[in-house]
Amino acid sequence: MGVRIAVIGAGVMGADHARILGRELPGAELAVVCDADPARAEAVAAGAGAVRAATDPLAVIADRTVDAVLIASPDATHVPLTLAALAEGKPVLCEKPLAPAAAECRKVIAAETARGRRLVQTGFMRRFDPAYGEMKAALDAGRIGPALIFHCFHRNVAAPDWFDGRMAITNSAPHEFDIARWLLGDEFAAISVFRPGMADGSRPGAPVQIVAETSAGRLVNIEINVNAAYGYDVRGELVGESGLLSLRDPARVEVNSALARSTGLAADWRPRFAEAYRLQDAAWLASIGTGQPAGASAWDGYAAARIAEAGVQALAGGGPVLIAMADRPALYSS
Ligand code: ISE
Repeated sequence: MGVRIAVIGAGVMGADHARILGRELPGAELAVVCDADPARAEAVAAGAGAVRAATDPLAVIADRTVDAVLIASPDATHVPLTLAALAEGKPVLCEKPLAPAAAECRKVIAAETARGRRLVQTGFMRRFDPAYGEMKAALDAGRIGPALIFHCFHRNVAAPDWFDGRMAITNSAPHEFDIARWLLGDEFAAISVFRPGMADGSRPGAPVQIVAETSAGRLVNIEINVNAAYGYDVRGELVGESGLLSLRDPARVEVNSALARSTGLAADWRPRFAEAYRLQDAAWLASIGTGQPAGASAWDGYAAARIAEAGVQALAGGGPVLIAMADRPALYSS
């Protein structure tokens, strides 16, 4: 019998995780797919080969036939459901953000610290992306010398009208906040946020340009454009004292015809980071068996939320905002 997993939330991400756990990871047994919409829970459960569907997340988390919980429900439910799983002593993979507010993340840190062991993994899947992994390996091997500047571009095809500049910082940019911390082994110390003056400010999704400085003095530039229109496009360039590391798309084929050369672009993050999601879920599953935590922790979830809060303040205030972090508990020191 595999690890019996409940997926809470059967939306875009919950359905994708259910498919991975139910169809692609032999060590997992997809026990339950839970969603407030019973029809959606049933449809995703059937498509992913789950044992059953449910609509009450707290009952599912407490269920003795559930060993571990993957939370992919709306952001505002992440902390209460993670706390419920911690109360049951059950491992959790919580989709990002752990919480939109840093103070909410600290509730999870307090509960996990009280238990004295890591049970929470935060869903910053880019740490498992092979390209970012090669980038970190090359940096750590000294291939480009000390890192100086990390240029990041994060472009979505389109976002709903309610997805404004603030959400670009709190919902999209946390991926870059986390991957930059992970790559550089460094904390964010200050952040400034700009918007192009010519952008149609009435259109909520106008791009934001983030410029951050790390504690070690490195610069992290992040362009977030949730209405890029042309494709889902995530890029990274890590500039070192003696070289440059550039992230490459996982494009498999280049079409050359009719005097043109092209490769395709994904429509959203799921195909672009399909391998990262699969490797992330597989690492989480393995960590349940070994008790050795994998990936981003609740502290990393807090750090991303804290940086995002400072970014929203910088967007509103127009100047650089210093980022003060809470003391890091020993549980998260490694
Ligand atoms: C979304 O929530 C994600 O996590 C995607 O990875 C990101 O590209 C997108 O901008 C977010 O809205």
